[in-house]
Parts: sequence; C-alpha cells; structure tokens
Amino acid sequence: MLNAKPHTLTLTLRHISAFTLIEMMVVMAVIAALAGISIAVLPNITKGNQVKVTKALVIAVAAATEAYGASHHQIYDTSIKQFRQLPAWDIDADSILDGDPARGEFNASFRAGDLILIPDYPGALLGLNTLQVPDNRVNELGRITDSWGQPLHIVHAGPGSAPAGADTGRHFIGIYSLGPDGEDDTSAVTGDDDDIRSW
Ligand SMILES: [Ca+2]
Ligand SMILES: [Ca+2]
Ligand SMILES: [Ca+2]
Repeated sequence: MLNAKPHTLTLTLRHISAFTLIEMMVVMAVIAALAGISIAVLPNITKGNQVKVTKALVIAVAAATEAYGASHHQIYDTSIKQFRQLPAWDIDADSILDGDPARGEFNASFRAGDLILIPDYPGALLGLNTLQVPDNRVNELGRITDSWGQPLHIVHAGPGSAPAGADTGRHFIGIYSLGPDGEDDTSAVTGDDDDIRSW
C-alpha cells in the first residue's frame, strides 16, 4: 500500500499531462480551423458589402435621372454646325454613363440641361443638384464608379423594348454596374450574370 500510492500518483500525473497535451492540440486545431474559416468568409463579406454599396449607388443615380425626366439633350454640334438630339447622360452612346463637365474640358459653370456648344462634352449627370456622389466614387474623367472602380453604365430603351424586369410601358433609362467580374452582362452575358442594376 505504501508503495502503491506514489505509483498511482505518478500515473495520474502522466495521465493528466497527456490529456492536457491532447486538449491543447485540439484547441490549437480549433483555432486554426476558425482562422481558416474567417479567412475564407472575409472576402465574401467584403464582396457582399461592395455589391450592396454599388446597388445603392445605381438606384440613387437612376432616381436622379428619372427625376430629371429628359431622355435626350439638345446639343449644338460644332463639327456639323447644327443641333442634334443626343441621349441624355450618354451623348456618345457608348453605354458608359457620361461624366462631370466640371472635371472634363467643359470647365465652366453648368446646369443640367444647358445647351452644350462643344462636341466632346463630357456629360451632365453630376451637374444635377438632386444627386450627391462622394468624391471617391468619381474617377479622373468625372465618371461615377462602382465598388470595383469601373464606370457605371446606362441603358436607354423606348416603350416596349426595355430590358427584362423593367417597366416596358414607357421610355426607359436604367443604370447598371458591370459587377465584380467587370464584364457587361446586361448587353451580353459572359460567364455568370453578376451585373448590378437599378431595375
Ligand atoms: Ca458615354
Ligand atoms: Ca458583369
Ligand atoms: Ca459575367
């Protein structure tokens, strides 16, 4: 009995030591797993926020263009010396939302709807006092950009030819972002359709 007690005690200590080591390894494995999960989840959370921010932006821009009402601007084209009716907000018809005249070559006081006398007029949108866009969302050309730095796009459509999901009964103006993949899926889907649209 006298010899048995220390022996038992030794075994118990060894048992505790071994168990603690296994526990520590389990805890470390759990921490490693959680860290791995966090790293894997983080980009998705960020992407989700970027999509939300861009969705809010395209809706705000669409609301401002909608409130303005006009689907065309009358432009005096100095190259042909006559007036032309050009699509409001995208007078060069490249589907990229035009920029801020104050940042382009047209550097003068300006109100949306003013007559434009130069052919390379960069746009009217940021001249609207109904639209507030943070400076970090406007690029060097004065164009409004999405969460991935790409300029927003615009689609004009006459009654009956508006894109799917839009009100087709009137002239339609929609604003969209190319989305995370940077490709235009509203004109032609490339891979997944991840475009972020106002409609
Ligand atoms: Ca354009
Ligand atoms: Ca896209
Ligand atoms: Ca795509």
